[in-house]
Amino acid sequence: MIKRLCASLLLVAAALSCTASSVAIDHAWARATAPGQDVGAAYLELKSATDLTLTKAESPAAGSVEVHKMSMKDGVMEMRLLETLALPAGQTVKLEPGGLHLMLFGLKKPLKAGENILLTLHFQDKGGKESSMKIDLPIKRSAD
Ligand SMILES: [Cu+2]
Repeated sequence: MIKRLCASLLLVAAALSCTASSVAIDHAWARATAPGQDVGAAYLELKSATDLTLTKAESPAAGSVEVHKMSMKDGVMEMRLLETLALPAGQTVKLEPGGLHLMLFGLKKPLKAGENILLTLHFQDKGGKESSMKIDLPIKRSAD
């Protein structure tokens, strides 16, 4: 089910900023971590109505958030940092296990299934105009 972020955000908290209303988010979740593990991963699907670039992600639950890409290279799984992530208009960009993902470094506490974390995504359009969006991600053990 695709839900418009702004609509769901307004239900959560009216004070949250919501300037990138043209981006639809689906299947957003963060993976539960084991105690002592200070690195986590989050996944979601993004579909922008206009050409946008994801320039930055951050979360109060982590010291830093990076966009990573996993791929097979010569039979070895490789993880690469992406400085930015292009969101072509009308195209669903999937961040999912085994592919693109958000890596959460320096977790302040373990991510517990059933709880939520906040994530802020920063975007830039072709003209350089910036916008951002806050998402509430459920923490789960797996994608379902
Ligand atoms: Cu990673």
